[in-house]
Amino acid sequence: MNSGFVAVAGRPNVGKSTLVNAICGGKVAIVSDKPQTTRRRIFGIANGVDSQLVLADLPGFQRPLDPLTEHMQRTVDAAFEDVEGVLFVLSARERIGAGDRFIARRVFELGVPVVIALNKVDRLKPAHVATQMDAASRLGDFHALHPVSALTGDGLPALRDELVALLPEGPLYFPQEQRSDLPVEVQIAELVREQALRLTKDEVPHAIGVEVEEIEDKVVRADVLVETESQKQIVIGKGGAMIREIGRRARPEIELLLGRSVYLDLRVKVKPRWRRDESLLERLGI
Ligand SMILES: Nc1nc2c(ncn2[C@@H]2O[C@H](COP(=O)(O)OP(=O)(O)O)[C@@H](O)[C@H]2O)c(=O)[nH]1
Ligand SMILES: [Mg+2]
Repeated sequence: MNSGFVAVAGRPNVGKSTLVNAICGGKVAIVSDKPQTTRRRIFGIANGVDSQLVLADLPGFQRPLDPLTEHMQRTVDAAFEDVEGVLFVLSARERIGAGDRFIARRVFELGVPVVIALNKVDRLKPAHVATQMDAASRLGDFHALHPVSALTGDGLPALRDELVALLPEGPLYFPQEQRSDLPVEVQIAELVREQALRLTKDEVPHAIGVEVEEIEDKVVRADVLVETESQKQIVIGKGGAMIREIGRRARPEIELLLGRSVYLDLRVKVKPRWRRDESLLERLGI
């Protein structure tokens, strides 16, 4: 069989996580339109007949400003070792510019094939897609370029085949039924965080962390961590409306993951400066 790792690179919000989920056929990484949604390196596993493609979904490249970002940057650097190729994701909906070129410089110097996915082509005019493909092709000496939509699935089978073709003969790295390398409690925490990110705004999303305390047969208990009392009030909402909504949306996905129905018990806790607590970051799997 053929198997190996491909790193996924690209600016924030171009759809890297959505693409990884679509290629792996299920939710591996959470998605939102907020920056820093992806905080850790996640392996998404796509099994085929006689192949195992492992995609490393990564937080974006950024200048370390605080311990959380610095921690994230270290995982990004490490993930680019020992890959068979890079999947470089661009958004067809935005100008291909300085941000993309900054990342291009790093990926094209790795010495492995770079497959460009020009994402979000859904509902775009063919002429616009053609212009964007032309701009994308000038970023570097790429191996292949695929216009795709992670949302509609357009172009994904061909992209997946292209990536699988890069893989050498190798072992099964993960059990075939596994779709991600995250422990189940971290997967659950991520599903809660996804809804919390979607429902909050401004500085709140970035301050949210989720820690699963207990997974019992019928109950899952988790803490939603924030940094200040006012963030706590926002996340709880009027009469508890916000936290109830977060739970209501996250629960079906958690049940799908666990394969059974559970009661989701969420508590909002203020933990000042939790993002600076290295041991907590470790526990959260970041
Ligand atoms: N229209 C459209 N939106 C997309 C597509 N792929 C992702 N998105 C949206 O783009 C936003 C960012 O996606 P995400 O996967 O979190 O981006 P990442 O930061 O690169 O991982 C989300 O709101 C997605 O729903 C696509 O193919 N078409
Ligand atoms: Mg992401």
